[in-house]
Amino acid sequence: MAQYSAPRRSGLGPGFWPVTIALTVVNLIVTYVIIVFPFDSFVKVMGEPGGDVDLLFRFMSVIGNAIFVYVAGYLVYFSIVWRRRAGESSDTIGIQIHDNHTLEFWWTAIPAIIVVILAIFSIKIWVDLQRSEGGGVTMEAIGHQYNYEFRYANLKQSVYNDMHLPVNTPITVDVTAADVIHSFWLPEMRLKGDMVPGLIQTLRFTPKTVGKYRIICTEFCGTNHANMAANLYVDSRPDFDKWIAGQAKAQAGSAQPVAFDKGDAAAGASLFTQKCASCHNANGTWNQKIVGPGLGHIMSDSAHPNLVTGEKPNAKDIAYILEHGYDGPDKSMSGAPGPTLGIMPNREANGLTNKMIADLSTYLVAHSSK
Ligand code: HEC
Ligand SMILES: [Cu+2]
Repeated sequence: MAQYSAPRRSGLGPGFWPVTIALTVVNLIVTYVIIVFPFDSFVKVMGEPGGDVDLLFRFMSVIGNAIFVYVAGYLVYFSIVWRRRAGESSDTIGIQIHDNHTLEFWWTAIPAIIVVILAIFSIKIWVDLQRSEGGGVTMEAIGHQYNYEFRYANLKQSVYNDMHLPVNTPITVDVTAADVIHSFWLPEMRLKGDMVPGLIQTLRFTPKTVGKYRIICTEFCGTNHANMAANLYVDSRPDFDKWIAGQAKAQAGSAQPVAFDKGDAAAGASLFTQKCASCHNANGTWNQKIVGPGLGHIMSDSAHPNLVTGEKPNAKDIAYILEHGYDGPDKSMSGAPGPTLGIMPNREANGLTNKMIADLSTYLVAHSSK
């Protein structure tokens, strides 16, 4: 064991009180900035209980700032005044303090009080989020790689990427995921829930202002995570009812069977840009991959005579892949099946109706036969 030299100095140190006053001034200035800082002008609060969440955030920041200013300030100050002086042996240690009951009492009591206040404050918000008010809209949001699926009680089929809600109505959203962990963040509502496969979490809020807001995935969920965003439209009640009726009508229409090779190629081309271009190069050859293979020559590439499913390329078998997705071994070349190339999402995950599948297959065949 090393033999330490005895400490030679004691006390708070020269200039302790002026430094304390300076730290207090810094603390008060930053506290003032936190209290008046207009978070709202960067990301507006458009629903309840967003205001309470902001208030809790400000409160936590005020306390966190005070702890930081005094701890970091005194750390620097004491390191300077009690530094080892030239001529002192290298194992000199500072004065050791034990059993100062007054100090110990306060450094236990003050943090305990702060933590209890924070707990009461956050539990109040949490209870508000859990309380069902009834009479509102209850729906489901499901995360997929890489889009959002929304289910409404009075629609037979899901809606993708655009979420509509009526204003001034209590909303209950059950969130979950179909493949990997995503998240459902509504910055303007100050609300975020992780979307976890097999777990249903309930979010409750009341949008207060009509408008278009953001839905953002904040959980890294794969190569295309950065593009996983959607829109939340808060509509007036009549607009919302009109939207629901419009969706119901469109869904009734799209349930009709459509011939896979008789779709609308132009509509397919624009759908491709929206829903497929993040994973497929529309003009590239098979080996010009993004996430999945290039589809520009799917009908005419002699290096890859078959589809990944092993079928000869035609509208029907392309439509089959769009409908069911594909995650098996690569059977596009002759010889032994190759490894799987990744997951081609199914129609639910890509949000495809029968008509869209027909439009896309027709487009791919026409476009890549050239
Ligand atoms: C998340 C990325 C992703 C999205 C989005 C996606 N695909 Fe794919 N796709 C893939 C992957 C990966 C494969 C290869 C699957 C395998 O072989 O296991 C694939 C395979 C395919 C194939 C078979 C290609 C071949 O040569 O056999 C077609 C056709 C296809 N996708 C069309 C589409 C269309 C049309 C869309 C848009 C509705 C789309 N994909 C959206 C990833 C994606
Ligand atoms: Cu995601």
